Amino acid sequence: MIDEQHQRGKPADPPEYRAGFVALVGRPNVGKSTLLNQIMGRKLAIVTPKPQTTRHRILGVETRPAAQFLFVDTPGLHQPHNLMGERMVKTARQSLADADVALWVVDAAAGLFDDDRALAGEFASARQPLVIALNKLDRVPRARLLELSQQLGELLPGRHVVPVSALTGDNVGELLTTVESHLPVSPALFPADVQTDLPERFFAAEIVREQLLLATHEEVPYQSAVRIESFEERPGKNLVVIAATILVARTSQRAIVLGEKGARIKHIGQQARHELERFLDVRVYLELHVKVDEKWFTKAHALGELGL
Ligand SMILES: Nc1nc2c(ncn2[C@@H]2O[C@H](COP(=O)(O)OP(=O)(O)O)[C@@H](O)[C@H]2O)c(=O)[nH]1
Ligand SMILES: [Mg+2]
Repeated sequence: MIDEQHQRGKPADPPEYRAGFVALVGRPNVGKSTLLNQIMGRKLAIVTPKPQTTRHRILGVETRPAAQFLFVDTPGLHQPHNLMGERMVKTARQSLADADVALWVVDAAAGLFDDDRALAGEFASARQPLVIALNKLDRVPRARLLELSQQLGELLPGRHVVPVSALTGDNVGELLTTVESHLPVSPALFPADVQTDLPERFFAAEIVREQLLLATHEEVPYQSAVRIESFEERPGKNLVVIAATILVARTSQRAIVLGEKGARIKHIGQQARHELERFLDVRVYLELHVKVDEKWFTKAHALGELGL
Protein backbone atom coordinates (compact mmCIF):
# COMPACT_ATOMS: atom_id res chain seq x y z
CA MET A 1 0.00 0.00 0.00
CA ILE A 2 1.18 3.48 -0.82
CA ASP A 3 1.25 5.59 2.32
CA GLU A 4 -0.60 8.87 2.54
CA GLN A 5 2.48 11.05 2.37
CA HIS A 6 3.65 9.60 -0.90
CA GLN A 7 0.17 9.82 -2.33
CA ARG A 8 0.11 13.56 -1.66
CA GLY A 9 3.64 13.95 -3.04
CA LYS A 10 4.85 15.68 0.17
CA PRO A 11 8.59 15.67 0.88
CA ALA A 12 9.78 13.72 3.95
CA ASP A 13 9.62 15.68 7.24
CA PRO A 14 12.70 17.78 7.98
CA PRO A 15 14.59 16.87 11.17
CA GLU A 16 12.54 17.95 14.13
CA TYR A 17 13.03 21.51 15.38
CA ARG A 18 14.01 21.96 19.03
CA ALA A 19 13.36 24.85 21.41
CA GLY A 20 13.51 25.38 25.14
CA PHE A 21 14.76 27.27 28.17
CA VAL A 22 18.35 26.80 29.27
CA ALA A 23 19.20 28.15 32.73
CA LEU A 24 22.79 29.37 33.19
CA VAL A 25 23.56 28.64 36.82
CA GLY A 26 26.56 28.44 39.11
CA ARG A 27 28.57 30.31 41.71
CA PRO A 28 29.09 34.06 41.33
CA ASN A 29 31.91 35.15 38.98
CA VAL A 30 32.34 31.86 37.09
CA GLY A 31 31.50 33.50 33.72
CA LYS A 32 27.75 32.90 33.21
CA SER A 33 27.07 36.37 31.81
CA THR A 34 30.21 36.33 29.66
CA LEU A 35 29.00 33.04 28.18
CA LEU A 36 25.55 34.47 27.43
CA ASN A 37 27.11 37.46 25.68
CA GLN A 38 29.50 35.25 23.72
CA ILE A 39 26.63 33.07 22.47
CA MET A 40 24.43 36.04 21.62
CA GLY A 41 27.26 37.91 19.89
CA ARG A 42 26.06 40.92 21.81
CA LYS A 43 26.35 42.29 25.30
CA LEU A 44 23.00 41.55 26.94
CA ALA A 45 24.35 41.01 30.45
CA ILE A 46 26.81 43.33 32.14
CA VAL A 47 30.12 41.80 33.21
CA THR A 48 32.63 43.05 35.78
CA PRO A 49 35.37 41.36 37.81
CA LYS A 50 33.13 41.75 40.89
CA PRO A 51 30.93 38.91 42.18
CA GLN A 52 27.15 39.45 42.14
CA THR A 53 27.21 41.74 39.13
CA THR A 54 24.06 40.04 37.78
CA ARG A 55 20.99 40.68 39.93
CA HIS A 56 18.12 39.85 37.55
CA ARG A 57 16.94 37.06 35.29
CA ILE A 58 18.13 37.98 31.80
CA LEU A 59 16.66 36.23 28.77
CA GLY A 60 18.71 35.83 25.60
CA VAL A 61 16.96 34.22 22.62
CA GLU A 62 19.34 32.64 20.11
CA THR A 63 17.61 31.34 16.99
CA ARG A 64 19.53 28.83 14.86
CA PRO A 65 18.44 26.82 11.79
CA ALA A 66 17.69 23.67 13.82
CA ALA A 67 16.93 25.04 17.29
CA GLN A 68 15.95 28.02 19.35
CA PHE A 69 17.81 28.43 22.65
CA LEU A 70 16.15 30.52 25.34
CA PHE A 71 19.12 31.21 27.61
CA VAL A 72 18.34 32.54 31.05
CA ASP A 73 21.27 34.21 32.80
CA THR A 74 20.84 34.23 36.56
CA PRO A 75 22.42 35.76 39.67
CA GLY A 76 25.10 33.55 41.19
CA LEU A 77 24.02 30.98 43.77
CA HIS A 78 25.55 32.05 47.09
CA GLN A 79 24.74 32.38 50.78
CA PRO A 80 22.64 35.56 50.94
CA HIS A 81 23.37 38.28 53.54
CA ASN A 82 20.34 40.52 53.08
CA LEU A 83 16.91 40.69 51.43
CA MET A 84 18.38 41.60 48.05
CA GLY A 85 20.69 38.58 48.21
CA GLU A 86 17.76 36.35 49.15
CA ARG A 87 15.76 37.63 46.18
CA MET A 88 18.71 37.11 43.82
CA VAL A 89 19.14 33.50 44.91
CA LYS A 90 15.38 32.96 44.64
CA THR A 91 15.44 34.33 41.07
CA ALA A 92 18.25 31.93 40.14
CA ARG A 93 16.48 28.95 41.74
CA GLN A 94 13.18 29.76 40.03
CA SER A 95 14.89 30.05 36.63
CA LEU A 96 16.50 26.68 37.22
CA ALA A 97 13.19 25.08 38.23
CA ASP A 98 11.50 26.46 35.08
CA ALA A 99 14.26 25.41 32.66
CA ASP A 100 14.22 22.53 30.18
CA VAL A 101 17.99 22.17 30.45
CA ALA A 102 20.34 23.22 33.25
CA LEU A 103 23.69 24.61 32.10
CA TRP A 104 26.02 24.59 35.09
CA VAL A 105 29.02 26.87 34.66
CA VAL A 106 32.11 25.92 36.66
CA ASP A 107 35.24 28.10 36.88
CA ALA A 108 38.16 25.83 35.98
CA ALA A 109 40.68 28.47 37.07
CA ALA A 110 39.16 28.62 40.57
CA GLY A 111 38.42 24.90 40.90
CA LEU A 112 35.60 23.21 42.81
CA PHE A 113 34.34 24.76 46.06
CA ASP A 114 32.01 23.38 48.73
CA ASP A 115 29.18 25.35 47.07
CA ASP A 116 29.90 23.50 43.82
CA ARG A 117 29.74 20.12 45.56
CA ALA A 118 26.43 21.10 47.18
CA LEU A 119 25.07 22.11 43.76
CA ALA A 120 26.25 18.84 42.24
CA GLY A 121 24.25 17.05 44.93
CA GLU A 122 21.13 18.95 43.90
CA PHE A 123 21.69 18.27 40.20
CA ALA A 124 22.07 14.57 40.91
CA SER A 125 18.37 14.40 41.78
CA ALA A 126 17.10 17.16 39.47
CA ARG A 127 14.45 16.29 36.88
CA GLN A 128 15.95 18.07 33.88
CA PRO A 129 19.03 17.25 31.78
CA LEU A 130 22.27 18.89 32.87
CA VAL A 131 25.23 20.04 30.81
CA ILE A 132 28.39 21.24 32.56
CA ALA A 133 30.48 24.04 31.03
CA LEU A 134 34.00 23.98 32.43
CA ASN A 135 34.83 27.62 31.80
CA LYS A 136 37.99 29.75 31.52
CA LEU A 137 39.93 27.08 29.63
CA ASP A 138 42.17 29.88 28.35
CA ARG A 139 43.60 30.23 31.87
CA VAL A 140 44.12 26.57 32.75
CA PRO A 141 46.61 23.93 31.62
CA ARG A 142 45.13 20.87 29.87
CA ALA A 143 46.05 18.49 32.66
CA ARG A 144 44.07 20.57 35.15
CA LEU A 145 41.02 20.56 32.84
CA LEU A 146 41.17 16.78 32.62
CA GLU A 147 41.48 16.47 36.39
CA LEU A 148 38.43 18.71 36.95
CA SER A 149 36.41 16.90 34.27
CA GLN A 150 37.18 13.66 36.04
CA GLN A 151 36.12 15.06 39.44
CA LEU A 152 32.86 16.35 37.93
CA GLY A 153 32.33 12.99 36.27
CA GLU A 154 32.60 11.32 39.67
CA LEU A 155 30.15 13.78 41.26
CA LEU A 156 27.67 13.50 38.38
CA PRO A 157 28.26 10.34 36.36
CA GLY A 158 27.10 10.31 32.74
CA ARG A 159 26.72 14.08 32.31
CA HIS A 160 28.44 15.95 29.50
CA VAL A 161 31.35 18.14 30.64
CA VAL A 162 32.39 20.61 27.93
CA PRO A 163 35.49 22.78 28.46
CA VAL A 164 34.98 26.28 27.03
CA SER A 165 36.29 29.80 27.15
CA ALA A 166 33.37 32.19 27.39
CA LEU A 167 35.86 35.00 26.92
CA THR A 168 37.48 33.84 23.65
CA GLY A 169 34.58 31.69 22.40
CA ASP A 170 36.80 28.62 22.24
CA ASN A 171 34.66 25.43 22.07
CA VAL A 172 31.39 27.32 22.63
CA GLY A 173 30.03 25.84 19.38
CA GLU A 174 30.60 22.35 20.78
CA LEU A 175 28.79 23.35 23.97
CA LEU A 176 25.78 24.58 21.97
CA THR A 177 25.63 21.32 20.02
CA THR A 178 25.56 19.39 23.29
CA VAL A 179 22.87 21.63 24.80
CA GLU A 180 20.81 21.40 21.59
CA SER A 181 20.70 17.61 21.81
CA HIS A 182 18.94 17.95 25.19
CA LEU A 183 16.34 20.53 24.12
CA PRO A 184 12.77 19.30 23.77
CA VAL A 185 11.28 18.92 20.29
CA SER A 186 9.19 22.05 19.87
CA PRO A 187 8.50 24.82 17.38
CA ALA A 188 10.29 28.12 18.03
CA LEU A 189 8.78 29.99 20.97
CA PHE A 190 9.85 33.51 19.93
CA PRO A 191 9.99 35.24 16.53
CA ALA A 192 13.45 34.81 14.96
CA ASP A 193 14.32 38.51 15.25
CA VAL A 194 13.63 38.75 19.01
CA GLN A 195 16.72 38.61 21.25
CA THR A 196 15.23 39.32 24.67
CA ASP A 197 12.02 40.12 26.54
CA LEU A 198 13.48 42.97 28.59
CA PRO A 199 12.78 46.63 27.82
CA GLU A 200 15.46 49.16 26.82
CA ARG A 201 15.03 50.91 30.19
CA PHE A 202 16.30 47.79 31.92
CA PHE A 203 19.46 47.75 29.82
CA ALA A 204 19.94 51.47 30.37
CA ALA A 205 19.96 50.92 34.16
CA GLU A 206 22.34 47.97 33.83
CA ILE A 207 24.78 49.86 31.60
CA VAL A 208 24.98 52.70 34.13
CA ARG A 209 25.39 50.17 36.94
CA GLU A 210 28.21 48.42 35.09
CA GLN A 211 30.20 51.66 34.93
CA LEU A 212 29.38 52.36 38.58
CA LEU A 213 30.71 48.91 39.57
CA LEU A 214 33.86 49.38 37.51
CA ALA A 215 34.55 52.78 39.08
CA THR A 216 33.95 51.89 42.75
CA HIS A 217 35.26 49.39 45.30
CA GLU A 218 34.66 47.72 48.67
CA GLU A 219 31.03 47.95 49.79
CA VAL A 220 29.82 50.55 47.25
CA PRO A 221 29.16 48.07 44.40
CA TYR A 222 27.07 45.86 46.69
CA GLN A 223 25.11 48.68 48.30
CA SER A 224 24.27 50.67 45.21
CA ALA A 225 21.64 50.43 42.49
CA VAL A 226 20.45 52.39 39.48
CA ARG A 227 16.90 53.53 38.89
CA ILE A 228 15.79 55.02 35.56
CA GLU A 229 13.57 58.03 36.26
CA SER A 230 12.76 58.84 32.65
CA PHE A 231 13.58 57.48 29.21
CA GLU A 232 12.36 59.70 26.39
CA GLU A 233 12.87 59.05 22.72
CA ARG A 234 13.18 62.03 20.40
CA PRO A 235 12.88 60.17 17.09
CA GLY A 236 13.11 63.24 14.84
CA LYS A 237 16.43 64.05 16.50
CA ASN A 238 17.75 60.47 16.67
CA LEU A 239 18.19 61.08 20.39
CA VAL A 240 17.22 59.42 23.69
CA VAL A 241 17.14 61.50 26.86
CA ILE A 242 17.69 59.42 30.02
CA ALA A 243 17.56 60.52 33.65
CA ALA A 244 18.88 58.01 36.19
CA THR A 245 19.36 57.95 39.95
CA ILE A 246 22.22 56.08 41.59
CA LEU A 247 21.02 54.84 44.98
CA VAL A 248 23.61 54.39 47.72
CA ALA A 249 23.26 53.46 51.38
CA ARG A 250 25.41 56.14 53.07
CA THR A 251 26.46 59.76 52.71
CA SER A 252 30.09 58.61 52.60
CA GLN A 253 29.24 56.39 49.62
CA ARG A 254 27.59 59.33 47.89
CA ALA A 255 30.83 61.29 48.26
CA ILE A 256 32.76 58.36 46.75
CA VAL A 257 30.42 58.09 43.77
CA LEU A 258 30.60 61.83 43.16
CA GLY A 259 34.39 61.94 43.53
CA GLU A 260 36.55 65.00 43.95
CA LYS A 261 34.80 67.98 42.33
CA GLY A 262 32.37 65.50 40.75
CA ALA A 263 35.14 63.81 38.74
CA ARG A 264 34.00 60.20 39.34
CA ILE A 265 30.35 60.66 38.47
CA LYS A 266 31.43 62.58 35.39
CA HIS A 267 33.60 59.65 34.34
CA ILE A 268 30.80 57.13 35.06
CA GLY A 269 28.38 59.25 33.04
CA GLN A 270 30.72 59.60 30.07
CA GLN A 271 31.49 55.88 29.91
CA ALA A 272 27.85 54.90 30.37
CA ARG A 273 26.69 57.34 27.68
CA HIS A 274 29.22 55.89 25.28
CA GLU A 275 28.03 52.31 25.97
CA LEU A 276 24.37 53.35 25.77
CA GLU A 277 24.90 54.94 22.37
CA ARG A 278 26.43 51.69 21.14
CA PHE A 279 23.63 49.59 22.63
CA LEU A 280 20.71 51.76 21.50
CA ASP A 281 22.34 52.94 18.28
CA VAL A 282 21.17 56.53 18.80
CA ARG A 283 22.67 59.61 20.42
CA VAL A 284 22.10 59.65 24.19
CA TYR A 285 21.79 62.49 26.66
CA LEU A 286 22.30 61.06 30.16
CA GLU A 287 21.58 62.87 33.40
CA LEU A 288 22.78 61.22 36.64
CA HIS A 289 21.87 61.95 40.26
CA VAL A 290 23.04 60.27 43.45
CA LYS A 291 20.60 59.66 46.30
CA VAL A 292 21.20 58.27 49.79
CA ASP A 293 18.67 55.72 51.03
CA GLU A 294 20.12 53.92 54.05
CA LYS A 295 18.47 50.55 53.71
CA TRP A 296 17.17 50.36 50.15
CA PHE A 297 18.55 46.82 49.71
CA THR A 298 16.66 45.50 52.72
CA LYS A 299 13.30 47.15 51.91
CA ALA A 300 10.85 45.08 49.91
CA HIS A 301 9.27 48.19 48.40
CA ALA A 302 12.56 49.69 47.19
CA LEU A 303 13.66 46.34 45.77
CA GLY A 304 10.34 45.94 43.98
CA GLU A 305 10.85 49.29 42.27
CA LEU A 306 14.16 48.00 40.96
CA GLY A 307 12.61 44.79 39.66
CA LEU A 308 14.28 42.71 42.37
N1 LIG B 1 40.06 34.38 31.43
C1 LIG B 1 38.73 34.26 31.39
N2 LIG B 1 37.96 35.08 32.13
C2 LIG B 1 36.63 34.93 32.06
C3 LIG B 1 36.01 33.94 31.26
N3 LIG B 1 34.68 34.04 31.43
C4 LIG B 1 34.47 35.06 32.29
N4 LIG B 1 35.64 35.60 32.68
C5 LIG B 1 35.83 36.74 33.62
O1 LIG B 1 35.29 36.37 34.89
C6 LIG B 1 34.69 37.51 35.53
C7 LIG B 1 33.25 37.20 35.91
O2 LIG B 1 32.51 37.02 34.71
P1 LIG B 1 30.93 37.11 34.69
O3 LIG B 1 30.49 36.72 33.33
O4 LIG B 1 30.47 38.43 35.22
O5 LIG B 1 30.57 35.96 35.74
P2 LIG B 1 29.13 35.60 36.38
O6 LIG B 1 29.10 36.26 37.73
O7 LIG B 1 29.12 34.12 36.51
O8 LIG B 1 28.08 36.11 35.46
C8 LIG B 1 34.84 38.67 34.55
O9 LIG B 1 35.98 39.42 34.92
C9 LIG B 1 35.04 37.97 33.21
O10 LIG B 1 35.78 38.74 32.29
C10 LIG B 1 36.86 33.08 30.46
O11 LIG B 1 36.43 32.19 29.72
N5 LIG B 1 38.20 33.28 30.60
MG1 LIG C 1 26.55 37.39 35.79
